[in-house]
Amino acid sequence: MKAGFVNIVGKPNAGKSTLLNVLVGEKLAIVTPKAQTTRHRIKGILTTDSYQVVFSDTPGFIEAKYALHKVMMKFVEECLEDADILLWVIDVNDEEKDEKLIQLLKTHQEKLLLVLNKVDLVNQTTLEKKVSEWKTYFPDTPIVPISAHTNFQIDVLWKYILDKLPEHPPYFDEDALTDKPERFFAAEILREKIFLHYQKEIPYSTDVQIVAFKESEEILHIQAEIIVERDSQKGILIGKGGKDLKKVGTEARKEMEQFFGKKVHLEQFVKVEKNWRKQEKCLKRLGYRAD
Ligand SMILES: Nc1nc2c(ncn2[C@@H]2O[C@H](COP(=O)(O)OP(=O)(O)OP(=O)(O)O)[C@@H](O)[C@H]2O)c(=O)[nH]1
Ligand SMILES: [Mg+2]
Repeated sequence: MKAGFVNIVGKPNAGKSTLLNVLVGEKLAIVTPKAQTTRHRIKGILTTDSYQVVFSDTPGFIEAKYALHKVMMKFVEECLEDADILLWVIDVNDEEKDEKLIQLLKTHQEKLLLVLNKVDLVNQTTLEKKVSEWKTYFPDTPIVPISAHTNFQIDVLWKYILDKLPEHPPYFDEDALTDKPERFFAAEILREKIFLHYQKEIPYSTDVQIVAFKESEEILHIQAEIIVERDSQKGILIGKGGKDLKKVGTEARKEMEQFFGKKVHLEQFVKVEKNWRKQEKCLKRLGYRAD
């Protein structure tokens, strides 16, 4: 039996969550055009008779500015350390070559693969130029251009993963799909709709907690607490006559129904927790723990 950890890391917005979903074949991780959507390490597990791949999606690699960032970067560090295979995902149009980051990645050279994503956005000549640019920085590292949107070369990536996967007994039960509980995905689905609907600092000032998750035969009752940092944000979130919150809630409910395969009754409450992003105690209570 082959089994191992394939950890998906990279800068914000590179397409890590999109790639996790493509590799696992399920939408486990939320995806938005905004940077820093993902805040947790999310495992997606695929088991067959001959192998088990434990994929991990991670928050985008950034310089930590406050307590929430610090926890997010702890998740990334953990992933750099425990990977059997490290997929460093790069947006093909990202020009920046950060010397410190390159040196850090080189310390993980033997398990590293560079994944050049979003190649559907460039032509062949540009792609060749980009690949050779990265080759000068990483002459000994394999580089696989892909598109998580069109599935271009996802088969090549799979082949690489299965070739490199070590001999090991499985880490999880054969029917496990993830390490996160159902209510985590309910919270993430609502957070995705908030990221898509609101602008500026609102998505970043918001967190979602599921305070009740009760299943009856026909329906799933979910109560979600939406946490913001200031009173003024509460007003923006709710919108005139409650229309914004209602729209977001409807979108979230529909996707929850798809995800859980059941009718969902969603109740939302908005609560202010002053500066929750900057306070370690608050973050722990909200489930941001790297231990
Ligand atoms: N054109 C194109 N867009 C892509 C591709 N993969 C992802 N995207 C888009 O890029 C944006 C970011 O994708 P995510 O998967 O959320 O990126 P991420 O790396 O998880 O971002 P963070 O969680 O914020 O770090 C979304 O709008 C995706 O639809 C791709 O192959 N081609
Ligand atoms: Mg993500």
